[in-house]
Amino acid sequence: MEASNILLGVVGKTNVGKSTFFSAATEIDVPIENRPFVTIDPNVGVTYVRRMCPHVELGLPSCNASNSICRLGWRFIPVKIVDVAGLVPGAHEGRGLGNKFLDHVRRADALLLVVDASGSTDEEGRPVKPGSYDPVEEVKQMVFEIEEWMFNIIARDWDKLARFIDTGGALDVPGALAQRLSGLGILKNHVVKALETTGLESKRLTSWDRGDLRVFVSELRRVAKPIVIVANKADVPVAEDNVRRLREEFKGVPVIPTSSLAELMLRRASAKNMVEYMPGDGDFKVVGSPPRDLVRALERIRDLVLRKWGSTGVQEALNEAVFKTLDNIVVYPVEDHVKLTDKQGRVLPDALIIPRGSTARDLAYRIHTDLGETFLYAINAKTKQRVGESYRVNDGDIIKIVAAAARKA
Ligand SMILES: Nc1nc2c(ncn2[C@@H]2O[C@H](COP(=O)(O)OP(=O)(O)OP(=O)(O)O)[C@@H](O)[C@H]2O)c(=O)[nH]1
Ligand SMILES: [Mg+2]
Repeated sequence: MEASNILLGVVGKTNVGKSTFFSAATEIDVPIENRPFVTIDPNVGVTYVRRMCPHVELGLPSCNASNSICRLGWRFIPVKIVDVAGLVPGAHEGRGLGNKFLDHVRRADALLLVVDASGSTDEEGRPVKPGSYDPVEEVKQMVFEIEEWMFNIIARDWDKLARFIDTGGALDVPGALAQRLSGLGILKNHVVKALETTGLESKRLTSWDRGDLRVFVSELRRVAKPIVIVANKADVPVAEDNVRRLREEFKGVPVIPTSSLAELMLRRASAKNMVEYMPGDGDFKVVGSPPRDLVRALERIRDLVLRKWGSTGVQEALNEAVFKTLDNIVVYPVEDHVKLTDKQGRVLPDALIIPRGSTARDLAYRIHTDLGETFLYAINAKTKQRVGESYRVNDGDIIKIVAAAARKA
C-alpha cells in the first residue's frame, strides 16, 4: 500500500543549499558546490516524515512496518521530493537558467523555499561575506519568480478560456478552471478558495483585467503551492537575527531554521555507524572511534546547530510541510482490529497519510476502490467502536474497514 502520493518541491535562489537539503533528506548523492547553477537536471527522491509509531503508544513490543519504516519506536513514512535548478531575480525573463525547470515542480503539493539565512550569497548566488545579503528580500524575489512562472502558464490562453466559460461553455466555472489548470496540480477546491478570497467569484471572467488575473494567480499559488520557508545555513551565527526577521516579515508562513549541511554530515556519519543519530533527533552519540576531524566537526554541529535550534531542522521542515501546511494526518489500516494485523498477520504494517477531515469511506477508497464502493462500516481499533461512513478519521487512528467486496474475497 503506498503511504502517500505527496510530492514536495525544493525551490529557491541558486547556491543556497537546495541540493544539500535534498541530499540530506533522501541520502542520495547529488552534486553540491559553492557556486551558482550546479544543479541543472532535476533530482527526484524519497524522503520520510517522522511520527511516533503507534506500537509504542499501545505498549506493544514491536510492529511489522511494511510501507514505512519503524526505527526505535519512530515511524518514518515516505513522501516524494524533487530538487530543481536555482532561480535568480528576473528568471521569468530568462535570466540565469530561466524558470522553465519549475515545470518539474508542477505536481508538487507544497514548496520548500530554501533561502540563505546566513546572507552569504548575493542575488545571483555568488558567495559573499555572511550577513551581507538580506534573506527577507530573497523570499520576496523568489515568491515573485514562482508566481510569475504560474502567471505565464495561466495567462497563456486565458482569453480563450474566459470566452469559452462566459459564453456558457461550462456550467461549473471553478471545475472548468481547475480542469484547465490541472497540469499545475491545481484542484477545484483550490480554485473555489482563490475565487472566494479574492472576491472574483462574482465577476465574469472576460471582464477580468490583467490585475485581477495577477491577484487570482497569487492567491492560487498560496492555496495550491503553499510555501514553507527553509531558513538554511542556520549554523552560521548571523542567521539567528535573520530567522527572527523572516518570522516577523512573513507572519502566517512557517519559517524553519535548518542546517542542511549538518544534517548531511550526521546522516553520512550515521550510515558509516560512527554516530547514533536519527533524522529529527536533538542530539547524537559518537560510537567507536571515528577520525578526530570528524569528531571535531560533529561537536561544532552540536554547539552551533543542535543546542541552538533543537535539531538540524531538516526533519522539522518536512514534517511541517506534510502535516501542518498541507494539513494531513496519519492513519493505520488493519484487517484484524484486535490483533492490529493485516491479512498476513503483520502488526500495524501500513501508515497512510490522508487529508485531515477524511471520512472512513474516503479512507476505504484510498485503500482500494472496491472497499470504497462497497463500504459497510469501519471499526476504530483503539475504542473498539463501530463507526459509519461519515466518521471523520482522527490523527493516529487504527481502522478496520468492513466492506462487502472484502467479505466475498
Ligand atoms: N554553512 C552551510 N553551508 C551550506 C548549508 N547547506 C548548503 N551549504 C553550502 O552551500 C553551497 C551550495 O549548496 P548546494 O546544495 O549545491 O546549493 P543549491 O541551492 O543546490 O545550488 P544550485 O544547484 O547551484 O542552484 C555548498 O557549498 C554547500 O556546502 C548549510 O546548512 N550550512
Ligand atoms: Mg543544486
